[in-house]
Amino acid sequence: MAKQYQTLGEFIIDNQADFPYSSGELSRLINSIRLAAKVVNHEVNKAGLVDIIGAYGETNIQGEDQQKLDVYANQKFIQTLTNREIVCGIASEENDDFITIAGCNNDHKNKYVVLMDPLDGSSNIDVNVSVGTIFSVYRRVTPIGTPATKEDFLQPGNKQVAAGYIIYGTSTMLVYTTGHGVNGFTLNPALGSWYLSHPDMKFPENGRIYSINEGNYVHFPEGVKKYIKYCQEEEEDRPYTSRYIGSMVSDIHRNMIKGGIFIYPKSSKAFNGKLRLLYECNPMAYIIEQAGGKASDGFSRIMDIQPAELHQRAPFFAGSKNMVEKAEEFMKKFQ
Ligand code: P6P
Repeated sequence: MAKQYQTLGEFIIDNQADFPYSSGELSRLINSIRLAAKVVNHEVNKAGLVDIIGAYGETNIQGEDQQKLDVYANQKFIQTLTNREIVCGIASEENDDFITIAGCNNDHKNKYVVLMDPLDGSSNIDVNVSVGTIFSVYRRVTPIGTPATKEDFLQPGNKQVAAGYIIYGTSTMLVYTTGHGVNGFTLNPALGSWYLSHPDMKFPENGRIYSINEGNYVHFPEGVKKYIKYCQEEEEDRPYTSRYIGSMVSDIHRNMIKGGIFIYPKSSKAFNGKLRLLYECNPMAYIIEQAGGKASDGFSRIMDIQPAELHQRAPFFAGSKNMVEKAEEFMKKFQ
């Protein structure tokens, strides 16, 4: 049982028994994520000083090359995961292809693969809006001792063994699941410790917030247009409130706490939507479902999609169960 204000380290030790088949790798994996998250958080939080310390592609006053934060975050997460002897492969939004990791004995003995968006919404940094890291963990399906292959990464979301996000907002939080519910940890930057601030997070079944970029309205399918009008009608508990930050982790995190639906649908501009199935939709869907919410492509469960490509996109309807089901009704009725 989660205890309020436990540290992440204590929480992992207390819940190690949850993974009888993992001889601690999964715990060590979460530990490496939390280390990288602290390092990235430090850089994200001083990004506003870029003009002083140098913008990307230039050298800063110390004469160091200033890196784009998403490139920096990508390197930090890959570095910590590689050094910790846990994963045999990593796929990232920042890398065209996946990376195989042989391990220090060059024996490819590690059991897990990680897929990640190291800094989602990084374009928001310049305007000081919260951004996030999203990660997804699978057990490899190819033989241990051989290099990871694309097959290890192209698994449906329902095979995930862990998923989480870090939100670099007014406070920095790590929210993750290993299939036993969802827990949120807040970083105390002064101590560098993560504290269990949101134990056993639950997605409210109903909500009054809808999050969608209405600027694309004219390009939306008819079902989405009808659902937006439904949200705006003066009926029952409606009209709902429209809240859209343009940073998926922030929009979904807010909706998980307050109740709400997040939609990034396909449109005539983006035939499969914009969000990436493997390292944005699936990990967020795992967390949302573990918290009692729902995540679909407008018609069927997002985590049942069999991926064909590493960077493929998917329409995404996610959040409060009853709101997603109502939106799916409109999608089916007006498809
Ligand atoms: P739009 C950020 O770039 C991102 O990938 C998600 O975090 C966010 O939800 C979406 O794109 C916003 O896209 O087209 O509404 O600006």
